[in-house]
Amino acid sequence: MFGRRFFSGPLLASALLALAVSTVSPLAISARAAQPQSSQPWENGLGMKFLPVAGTEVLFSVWETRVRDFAAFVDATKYDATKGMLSVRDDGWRQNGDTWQSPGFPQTPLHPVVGVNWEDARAFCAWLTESERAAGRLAASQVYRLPTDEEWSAAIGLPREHGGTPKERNGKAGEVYWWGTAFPPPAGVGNFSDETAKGGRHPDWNIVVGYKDGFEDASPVGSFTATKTGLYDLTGNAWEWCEDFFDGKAGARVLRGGAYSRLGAHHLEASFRLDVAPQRRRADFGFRCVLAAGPGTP
Ligand SMILES: [Ca+2]
Ligand SMILES: [Ca+2]
Repeated sequence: MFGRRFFSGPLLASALLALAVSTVSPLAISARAAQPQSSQPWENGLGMKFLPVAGTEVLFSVWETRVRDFAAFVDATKYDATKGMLSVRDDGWRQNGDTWQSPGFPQTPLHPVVGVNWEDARAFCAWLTESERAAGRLAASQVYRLPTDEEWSAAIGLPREHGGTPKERNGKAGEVYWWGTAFPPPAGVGNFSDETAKGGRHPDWNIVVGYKDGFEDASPVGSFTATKTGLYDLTGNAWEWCEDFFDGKAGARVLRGGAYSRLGAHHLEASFRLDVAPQRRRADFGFRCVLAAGPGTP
């Protein structure tokens, strides 16, 4: 199904257009054809897939950034994202010496990278921008970055929110989820703190009673149903860092979407925000990239 979206009519049409005008300037056309367009699906050099999201001018990664993506960054740069991470043992969140490479539970290269802070996420985006430009995959004006809080809201399908800051918009939509208003959620919509976790490693967690997703901790990205926009795990699995200051000025940044971990009141609601210091690494904090691909991109 995904493949069909990637090779649909508009792409075919643009390929034919490129052929038609290739006698004019073949080099320019081939360079342009290799670079992302703001309204078209895109797959980058790491195999990260991106889709346009209505109401934004960016392409959203369909997945949370994966362990394999972050590992490519660390391999290339020797960036150190290993200190001070909080992870879960029987006695709650503590510094146990775990890292994004071994966050306290089994993970595969296709799991979301977790235990990374806002600064780590930004460093990844900067490296990815630089390396994809060097490979000719991005134009000089195109950048990978974290989504803004408002872009993330558009991705999850919230109508335009009132309030000038994430703090002012926080929770205002109430008990609305990407799948509607049903709670417990219908089967298969995401990886949350659930009956599986409570029956396994996390008997003390607050859970979504009556919901079972089969994962005690994080799950490989894309294991559950995508939203209408084609994005996976927007709610649940790993919390996702956004660009903004929570109060619009300084200090804490914003995390969206809830996670696989101990459920707090309202965590899974589409308009819920978590405010966290940008240096904080925790075993349920991850991120999702967007690609600002338009010609007017700063
Ligand atoms: Ca779960
Ligand atoms: Ca998520």
